[in-house]
Amino acid sequence: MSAENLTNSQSSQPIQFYANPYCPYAQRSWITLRQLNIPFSYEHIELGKDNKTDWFIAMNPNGAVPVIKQNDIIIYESLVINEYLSEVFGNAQNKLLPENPVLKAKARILISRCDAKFVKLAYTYLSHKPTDSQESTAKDEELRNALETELRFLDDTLAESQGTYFLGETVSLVDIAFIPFFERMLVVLETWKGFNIKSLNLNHLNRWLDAMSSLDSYQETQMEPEKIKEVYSRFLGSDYFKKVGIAN
Ligand SMILES: N[C@@H](CCC(=O)N[C@@H](CS)C(=O)NCC(=O)O)C(=O)O
Repeated sequence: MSAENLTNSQSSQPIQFYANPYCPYAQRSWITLRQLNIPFSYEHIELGKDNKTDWFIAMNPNGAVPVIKQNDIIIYESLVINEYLSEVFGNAQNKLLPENPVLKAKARILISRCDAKFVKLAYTYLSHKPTDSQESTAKDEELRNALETELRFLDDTLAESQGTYFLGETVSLVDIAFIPFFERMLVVLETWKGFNIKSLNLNHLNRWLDAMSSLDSYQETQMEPEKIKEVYSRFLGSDYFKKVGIAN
């Protein structure tokens, strides 16, 4: 894509953001749009309905939100959208990824770790329904320990960053990749597993959660805890996370 095309497309139409307010992946891109002050129009997608239509599949063959569209430019996959937005709309004051290739690589490693480790471990633990058997109780404990180990890794990473956020003193795409999933896990793990992330007293992680909670760009996108419980009660009842492969 030439620079000229980009300039033309940016100047002509606002971005159309196809999303659903309950989707954590869409929330990542929503926060990024807000954090970079990018004008956009929110196009509501009813999951299981609008995203199965031909017009939607023509934009994203995976049939999933989020998608952004601006004239003939269509981009999907939350993390890809976020990098695109950061590259095209970020400036020296608000850039969300470092320029330095080594630091950028470090950021990408953490971003990919979010889905590969934190999200996977959290949803696998959440989805495990312990029965009375000893084996099942042991499995539950094993899954909780694995998640706790990952949370300790994240706390150590924040400690090393020498700032409140994953890459230091300013918010980046790393923080934005993680926060929608923490938002949900803080509520649902407590509700269904009696596991309170904040009670682990991981100081750097707790400080990061507090700092993220006060970000305007994030606050606007947050779900009410009661709504999270309602939505997750349906998901857990139908083993949704195992079916779609988020949980093992
Ligand atoms: N890897 C994708 C995952 C997106 C995703 O799974 N979105 C879900 C909603 S949270 C979706 O649209 N699922 C289709 C459906 O429920 O029919 C991304 O990061 O954008």
